[in-house]
Amino acid sequence: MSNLTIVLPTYNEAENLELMVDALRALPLPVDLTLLVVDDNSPDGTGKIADRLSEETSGQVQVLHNPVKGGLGPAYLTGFRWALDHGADFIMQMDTDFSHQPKYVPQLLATMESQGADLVLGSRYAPGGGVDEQWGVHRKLLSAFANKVYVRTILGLPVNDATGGFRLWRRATLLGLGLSRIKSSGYVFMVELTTLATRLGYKIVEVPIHFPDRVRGTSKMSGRIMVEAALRVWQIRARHRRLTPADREG
Ligand SMILES: Nc1nc2c(ncn2[C@@H]2O[C@H](COP(=O)(O)OP(=O)(O)O)[C@@H](O)[C@H]2O)c(=O)[nH]1
Ligand SMILES: [Mg+2]
Repeated sequence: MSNLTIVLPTYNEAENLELMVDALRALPLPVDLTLLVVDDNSPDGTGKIADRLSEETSGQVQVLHNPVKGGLGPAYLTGFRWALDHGADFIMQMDTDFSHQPKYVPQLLATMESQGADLVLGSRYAPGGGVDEQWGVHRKLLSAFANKVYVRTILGLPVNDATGGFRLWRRATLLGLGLSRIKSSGYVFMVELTTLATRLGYKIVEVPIHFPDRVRGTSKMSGRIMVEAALRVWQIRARHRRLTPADREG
């Protein structure tokens, strides 16, 4: 049976992690499931909870402990490398705060198979998707503009949601991408991944998702982070402008 490894980055998700693990393990899936927690030494003890879950599930939950907070990008890269080293056929990335809802996992997997996709994006801005109803008009407009217009136009990406972090990768896609080409560490990391996948000619398919705000714990997103991400989009454009499908690794 093929293996799906879901990478769950955590920083202070003590209230969410066990609920997430339970929800994911309860899903009907046609694959072997591994849950890989990448914790950056969360002060709230998330790492200890992860270790307990690993024991209780006889290792279906695996845990990587980073000694210091290194950001979302490096956490995912560490997780991706571990998954590739351990033979995962499919690698999913997903937040641990329930904004990315477990119920969509089977659908992302089924879409990858039925459409022969190399990358499937859980997309807030594809027709049928959406964000939390509580978001004000300004926040909605800003986020839609950032994704559907700003990032998409500057980088020439054929997708509606280039910044989302709910994604399913085929093993061959991550190998071909060449993870050492990725330089971003902040939230723009997602954009850099999407850009590489596009330039290298991989088939990207979007599945509409509804994105509710987290109920438990706090977001690490801030205005400063958003402005930095907007500027870094230009850096990514310069960095990967010349890549073509001939540049796939391996
Ligand atoms: N390992 C690790 N995880 C992080 C870090 N920053 C955020 N996360 C996790 O990444 C996911 C998304 O973060 P969140 O703060 O909810 O961002 P938002 O969804 O954009 O508001 C959550 O599972 C966080 O716990 C980090 O520096 N290291
Ligand atoms: Mg969140």
